Amino acid sequence: MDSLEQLVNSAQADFLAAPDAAALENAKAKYLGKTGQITALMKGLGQLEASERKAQGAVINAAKEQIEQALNARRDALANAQMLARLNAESIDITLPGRGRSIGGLHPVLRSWQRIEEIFKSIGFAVADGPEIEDDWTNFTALNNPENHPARSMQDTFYIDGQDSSGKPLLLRPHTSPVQVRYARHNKPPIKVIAPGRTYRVDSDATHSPMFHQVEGLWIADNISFADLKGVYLNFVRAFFETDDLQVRFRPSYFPFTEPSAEIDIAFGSGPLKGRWLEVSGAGQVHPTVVRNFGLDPEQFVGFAFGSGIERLTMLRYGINDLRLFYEGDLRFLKQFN
Ligand code: 2NM
Repeated sequence: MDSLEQLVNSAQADFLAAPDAAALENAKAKYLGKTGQITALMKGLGQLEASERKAQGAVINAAKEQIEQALNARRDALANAQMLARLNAESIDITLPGRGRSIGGLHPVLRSWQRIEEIFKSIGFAVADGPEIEDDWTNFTALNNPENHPARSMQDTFYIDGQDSSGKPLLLRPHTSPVQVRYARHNKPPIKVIAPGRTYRVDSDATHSPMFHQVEGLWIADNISFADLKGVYLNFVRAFFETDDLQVRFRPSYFPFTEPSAEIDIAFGSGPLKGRWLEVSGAGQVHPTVVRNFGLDPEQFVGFAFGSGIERLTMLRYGINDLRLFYEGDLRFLKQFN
């Protein structure tokens, strides 16, 4: 039995000496593995007398249990040591200052968009939106654009795969007027609505971007005049630019959807742009054909409309000289508006 005791001692010593889990499993094989010493002793029991086998078996089993105990104890110890080492290695320095959470801000064009909505809502205008992918009728025909009008050409308008119900190609709206067409056909006069939103044209330079933003306004009633349009627009620009020291002037112009048509200029009475006439909008009395396409009788109702570029208004408001700054995502530019 001396040898069994020695075997247990040597197993305990081997296990304790194992520096890691892999070494421990190798040491285990020496005693408890298929060719291990305890296993060999168990196998040897077969050759003993039945009575001796029982006694001898019990003694070997007791030794085996001691070895297993030592093995488990060492396994636990190694696992704990490993966990401890990991906790130390991965410990974080909670005294480091945090990185902080930076707060995003609104893009200057979106700030203008929101301001414009607030100003027009305050004088009783509704805000409408509509699809950016339009059909030919709503975008061109309803607005009295002749079949051969240059705006309909691929040089000016982005056409996309897909057709409307009459086989005409779909397009990216080059203005938000189709929103007004949809709105006017679904609402009864009096109508006071603005349509702000993204618009698309084949155009790209320091003052034109293939995607830009527009706000168009439409007022339909049976007793309004150009003076009402002028009053609304004057109220708008004075609120938008936060000054009453500002004039508007209407210059004759031409659009297919309005007759008569005008360009609207503004001039500041002070500030860096003082005294210069700046074009900010197109406008006019909605053409009778367009009123008819709204589903209304042009003998009964008159409409006044305008359309302005939101980037243009924003550039004038903040003194920005290059439109492309809006689309570059440069935080040094964008942070100045927040
Ligand atoms: C402009 C200039 C003049 C306009 C017309 C309409 C509608 F839908 F009522 F016919 N909406 N907007 C209009 C008129 C737009 O933008 C330069």
